[in-house]
Amino acid sequence: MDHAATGQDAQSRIAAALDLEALETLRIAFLGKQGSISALLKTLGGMSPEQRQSEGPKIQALRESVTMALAERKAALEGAALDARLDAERIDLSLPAPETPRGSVHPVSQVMDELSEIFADLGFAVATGPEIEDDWHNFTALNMPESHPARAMHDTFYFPDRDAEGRAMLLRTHTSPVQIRTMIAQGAPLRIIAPGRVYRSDSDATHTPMFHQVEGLVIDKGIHLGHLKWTLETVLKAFFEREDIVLRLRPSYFPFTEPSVEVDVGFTLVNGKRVLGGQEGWMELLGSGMVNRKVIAAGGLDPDVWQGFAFGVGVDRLAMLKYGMDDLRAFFDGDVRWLSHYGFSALDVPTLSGGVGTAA
Ligand code: 2NL
Repeated sequence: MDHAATGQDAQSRIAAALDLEALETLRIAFLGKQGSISALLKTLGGMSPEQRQSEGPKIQALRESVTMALAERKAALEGAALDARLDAERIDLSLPAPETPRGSVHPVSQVMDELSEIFADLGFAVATGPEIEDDWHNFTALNMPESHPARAMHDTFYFPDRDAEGRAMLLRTHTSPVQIRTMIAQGAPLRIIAPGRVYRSDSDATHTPMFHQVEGLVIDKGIHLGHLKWTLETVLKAFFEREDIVLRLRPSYFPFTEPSVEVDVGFTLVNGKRVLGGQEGWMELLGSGMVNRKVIAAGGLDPDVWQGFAFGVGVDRLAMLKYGMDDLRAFFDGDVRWLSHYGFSALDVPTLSGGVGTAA
């Protein structure tokens, strides 16, 4: 049998295969179950030993040379296909990437996060509690008598029903009840801030029925107004990113603190605009004081042993001051153009380096 001729024929047909599909057809034709070379191998079975000894190696050699030729041609065709793709395809790296729509952090969330971080550095934990409260935690425990105007229907949102203990239910008017709950649950000493939503029946250009507050409470032995002033000064310098923040404490009144102090922050006039820092003028910033003995007792602690200071500040107002925003109502419109106008984006955190109300 002329295996050399069969081999020559196979080699030239493999070399002539134009694509991988044609090559696969040839592989089946030669080496498949019904293939011509497979058929040759089968003939070995019917041969005499002598014949098999002379024919066997030739057929094996034929099979090996065809197998190799198929593999070589396959590699060549694949290489050519890759070269053609590399030649045809182009990536223009100078093209701008398509814009991805991106959300951004709301200034109120941003300020609450910033304050949580600053206070965390001073050892304050973040405490949370229900927005639907009972009037004991919201008012009574805070030394606000039944006659207090804040308890009136027209100042506070009440629910029609009472709770299981017969207490009136309401939307909390401050986050103080969170602090009462934490005092009762955790005892003293205590260093917490309570950020969150609060509700008052009030609505005009500078008041929204829902707004945000961060309150702070420190309970320990021997706490005095000096601790309060240092803490607020340290936090506000970090928050406004200015070392020249000056605070002024004025006597005031809150039922839950005694004495109570209003805290003003100094500003400087730069081109007629108020910039926080210095003390050319003062603006009211927050309320605070030493925790009233009755409130410490309501929190389950002995006021002869434990003292404390507390403060409350409007987050929306802080955001307006820090980022130079002038309309409170825009905070709740959900207009992304307003956010981007003030430079809020997920990746870019603006600061007060320019001061309050300074032009960009
Ligand atoms: C403001 C400022 C303030 C507090 C909140 C507070 C909380 C507890 C005990 C004592 Cl549990 N005080 N919070 C203290 C002073 C001021 O808020 O302008 N409120 C009307």
